[in-house]
Amino acid sequence: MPSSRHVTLYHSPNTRSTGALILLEELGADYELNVLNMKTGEQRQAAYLAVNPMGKVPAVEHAGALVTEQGAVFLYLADLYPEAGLAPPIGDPLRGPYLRWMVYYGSSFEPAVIDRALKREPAPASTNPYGDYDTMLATLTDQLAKGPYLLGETFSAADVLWAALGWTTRFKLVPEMPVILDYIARVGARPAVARARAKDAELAAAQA
Ligand SMILES: N[C@@H](CCC(=O)N[C@@H](CS)C(=O)NCC(=O)O)C(=O)O
Repeated sequence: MPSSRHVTLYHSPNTRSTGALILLEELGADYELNVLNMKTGEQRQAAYLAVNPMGKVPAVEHAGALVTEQGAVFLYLADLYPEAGLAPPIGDPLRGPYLRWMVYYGSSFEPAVIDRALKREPAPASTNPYGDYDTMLATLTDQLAKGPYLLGETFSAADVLWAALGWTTRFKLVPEMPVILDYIARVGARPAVARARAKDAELAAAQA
């Protein structure tokens, strides 16, 4: 493992990279922000496209390694700071469920939510990566009902990622079921969330 654990997060306030910022706060990580102004389209200019050709945040650089895609970013950061206890290690029975919920977010949940947002006709369930919306959501809510966290009593980086249920519920893409609202409130009440949100508010004000 490289000796330095300093990371750079490419971030734009109030976007998907806010989750990565919350995670860095949860981890007590040594980090700096490289802030992009999406209002001026900075994420689509050459300097950032050289970092992530997708022009998307979050992206993280650490010791010469570049990581993009939320799931990968979260897995990488939580493993980099194991002492925070947010990533069950290999050998822990929770490692499998942890990976499952980390990947489920980007491979099943987000595609389903985006289809819903755009009122798109989904692909037939047998070929659709998320099956059908109701099954995708029931799989998630059944897990949340076991609570209090996705891994039961163990809070993990997966819960930081799934705090995105907050915006998807606000945008009415996910129903306001008590099991979802309670989970959002539980995860959202953590001090790291308040610290990251305060930083985002400052950054957003500076870009306004
Ligand atoms: N698949 C990417 C999606 C990230 C994403 O959509 N980020 C948005 C911010 S919410 C973005 O950077 N949009 C800027 C753009 O596409 O120009 C991931 O999981 O990291």
